[in-house]
Amino acid sequence: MNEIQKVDLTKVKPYGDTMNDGAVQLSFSLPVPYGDEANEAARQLAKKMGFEEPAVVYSHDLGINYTYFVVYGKTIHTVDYSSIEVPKVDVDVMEKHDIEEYIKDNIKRDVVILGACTGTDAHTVGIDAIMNMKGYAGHYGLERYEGIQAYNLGSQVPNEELVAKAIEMKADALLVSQVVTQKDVHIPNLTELVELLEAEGIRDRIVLVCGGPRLSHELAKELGYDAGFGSGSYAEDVATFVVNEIVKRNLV
Ligand code: B12
Repeated sequence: MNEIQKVDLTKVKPYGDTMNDGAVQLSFSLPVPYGDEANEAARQLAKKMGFEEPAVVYSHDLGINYTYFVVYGKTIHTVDYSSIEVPKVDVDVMEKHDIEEYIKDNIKRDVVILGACTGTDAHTVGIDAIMNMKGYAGHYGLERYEGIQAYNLGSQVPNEELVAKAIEMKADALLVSQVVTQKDVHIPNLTELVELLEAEGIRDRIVLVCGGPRLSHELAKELGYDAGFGSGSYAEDVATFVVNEIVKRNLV
């Protein structure tokens, strides 16, 4: 029997050197000067966090009374992996060519998709990765898809402007990127967009999608979006969802 078969999925623990040793590496900084006292403070803190045998294996002087630590410790806790359910976008992702064929066969017209990084958020790299011609990590962006008219409106786009453009361009789908989530700034901003679309009476005929490194499908649904995409998403993930949704909701 190999190691994998021996794992009790109802009580999963970190694996360091041996099964179930609970070994964890964590890193953090403290606002104290570099030295032995700093290391001891980090060790005590890790113990208070519940780690057994905490050991400071590395520390670094960050200057002006700050120190950075890497600490090893053993957790006593386990998780029941077998009971975990993560809501996900439930669609079989197609490749670019298949999406283009799907549009030709099922929608029979160009699909108009507007994307933007909205509110105060100026992080364009994520929405560019999804939309721009050259794409990201070897995955072409939506601008390159036959049958998709993709318009990237850029960063710091006010929700009102996005809604006005959606009406003007008769958009089928809106892609909203939110990267900054400090103080939950993304929540009211994402919510406002839904409210504006509802006020204009066009929410039902638009596929509304958001994405960003700290967004989940679950949160997106809670906020009134049709789907949410996190880190490691590609154009084909969102394009597959959008074209399927257009057909499913008879928005063709
Ligand atoms: C580059 C960068 C910047 C650049 C942005 C330049 C630009 N034109 O985009 C600059 C220097 C301007 C910047 C500024 C700031 N930044 Co900055 N930045 C980053 C950095 C280093 C990389 C982000 C990035 O480009 N990732 C690469 C892309 C490809 O990944 P992604 O965005 O996750 O996108 C993928 C998915 O999430 C998804 N996706 C994203 N959007 C969408 C949308 C849809 C519809 C879909 C389907 C998918 C999708 O698909 C993408 C591809 O897989 C991150 C740290 C990091 N390493 O992530 C900090 C980071 C995002 N920044 C941060 C902060 C705090 C700021 C500032 C507030 C700093 C300050 N005090 O001034 C400002 C804010 C400016 C503003 N008004 O928004 C924090 C955010 C923390 C938080 N939880 O909110 C981070 C995490 C750094 C940190 N650790 O503190 N930043």
